[in-house]
Amino acid sequence: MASPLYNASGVMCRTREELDAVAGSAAGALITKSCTLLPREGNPEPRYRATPLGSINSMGLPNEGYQYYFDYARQFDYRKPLFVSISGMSLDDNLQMLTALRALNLPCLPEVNLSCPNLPGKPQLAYDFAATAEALEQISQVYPHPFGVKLPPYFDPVHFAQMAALLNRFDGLRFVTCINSVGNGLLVDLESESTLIRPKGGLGGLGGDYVLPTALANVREFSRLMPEKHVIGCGGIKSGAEAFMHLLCGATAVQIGTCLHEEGVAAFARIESELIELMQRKGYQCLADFRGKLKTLDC
Ligand code: RRO
Repeated sequence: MASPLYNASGVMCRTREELDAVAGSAAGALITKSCTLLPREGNPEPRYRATPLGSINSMGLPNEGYQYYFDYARQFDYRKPLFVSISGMSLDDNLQMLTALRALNLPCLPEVNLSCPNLPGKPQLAYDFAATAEALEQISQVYPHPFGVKLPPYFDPVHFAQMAALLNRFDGLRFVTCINSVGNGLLVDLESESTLIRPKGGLGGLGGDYVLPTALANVREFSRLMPEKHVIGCGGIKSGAEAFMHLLCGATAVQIGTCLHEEGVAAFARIESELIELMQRKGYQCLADFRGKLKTLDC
């Protein structure tokens, strides 16, 4: 990748036109919106709102259906890496999409989304460790090529260790993206005394400044506990400073969500130049000079 920055799945990636805009920007890669077997409208509006500290969303998986994104992957010129996010409504749906992707034999990389927080009545799969293990067993059977997973945030060292041990069992699993939005937060408008978004009584996934420390902890712990895998950082990156922090915590590359939604694709060139300036000030020539080298204060 010419740059370590690209879009978080869900932002600027639902339509061909949006994907082309990311492909034509300074982003180092691109990823599609999570797809299901059939197209989906998603949850009722308003379903995304930004605040000075970040965003809340309950989009509900609006997407054009997997065939649309696989067609895009078929005609893509691969001037930069293309990731395809897959988020079936069931394990069987995921297996069906991955079987179809395998048959196409394209150079794109699937990111299997185990962490959509916004489907009423459906808990996030990756909070169920036994179900995650079963899903990865079956995925590895039907898709014997490199793939990754999108994880929700975890909040306890025991859970980091258990999930890392589970993921380390799968050789085909080459990367994990940390983190999806922090699920089921609630933002309240003081004036109207109302929720900001309509679905699920106002509950939605948080992004932006709200989630940076949680994202950094997940990147740091998973990169420490899974030295053979790549960790893609996602959460709270809005300038070169946060991108640097994610890389320092061990990320190989980083995704931009809320900031990209608010600023558009110009964010990639801006954040990249801020990151380069920061590296120059610190005397670093390449990402490997500081990647994963976070210092801690213990003796
Ligand atoms: O579409 C969404 O509501 C959504 C998904 Br699939 C996801 O994985 N994460 C998120 O914050 N929103």
